[in-house]
Amino acid sequence: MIPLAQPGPMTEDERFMFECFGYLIIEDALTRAETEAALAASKRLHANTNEAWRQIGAAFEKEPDLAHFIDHPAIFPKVRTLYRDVFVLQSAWCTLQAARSESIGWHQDGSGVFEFRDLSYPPPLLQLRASYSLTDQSREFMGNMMMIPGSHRSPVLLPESRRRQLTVSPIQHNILCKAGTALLFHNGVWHSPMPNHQDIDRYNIHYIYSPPWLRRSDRFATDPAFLAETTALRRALMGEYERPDAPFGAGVPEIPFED
Ligand SMILES: O=C(O)CCC(=O)C(=O)O
Repeated sequence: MIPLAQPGPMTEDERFMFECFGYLIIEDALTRAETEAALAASKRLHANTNEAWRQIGAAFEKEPDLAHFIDHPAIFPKVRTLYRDVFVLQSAWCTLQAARSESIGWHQDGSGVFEFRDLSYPPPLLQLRASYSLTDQSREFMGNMMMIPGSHRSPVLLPESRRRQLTVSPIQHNILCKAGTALLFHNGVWHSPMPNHQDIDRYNIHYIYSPPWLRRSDRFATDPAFLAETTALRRALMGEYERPDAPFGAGVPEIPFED
């Protein structure tokens, strides 16, 4: 039972699977060349990382080979469907799980100081995460993502005592995937990185889309040099509005999609 989807627009069947599971897996979302270029960029960014697990925010500002993931054609049409064309890139992260390390921590995405699940039941879609595996994760213990399907609809939490454990439920899904696979998931799905028992570091990149009024978490403001050089679409997705959502919600301009 794997919620497999195809790169490109969201089909009705994929939408149904996304609503049931809370995530989709899109194999071969990236070409080998894009995966390799993004991996090389990630290694440059993490050249001085010494921690077991570390994420670097707004990496697209620093590494041009990470910018096109903002509107990658394998995933972006699905994001548009789920948000009905009104959203921003709330954050983007380049994440390393070091060789022979582990950092298990089951969580739902959002804000620890005021959890999204405290807003309503079920937790609303506020951070839609597109994660791209840049290193092979086709066997267990390669730093794979571990997910609990359907847990974005659970009214009860994963017990606190379990959240540092490897195996927390018979329904957990340890995702096996090749480099170049994308995982698209709802903030409410409980997930954790699996330990990495390999001799090489594991890299994932994450692009997180939100309604336009949610504060960014990877940057206080977008680098003006990036804004000046990027495309009109990517500039709009940065959400650099002069008066966000004001007056009366009219301060959010339309995104210049190309179709
Ligand atoms: O790439 C990873 O290690 C997973 C990151 C993650 O779960 C998160 O940042 O919420």
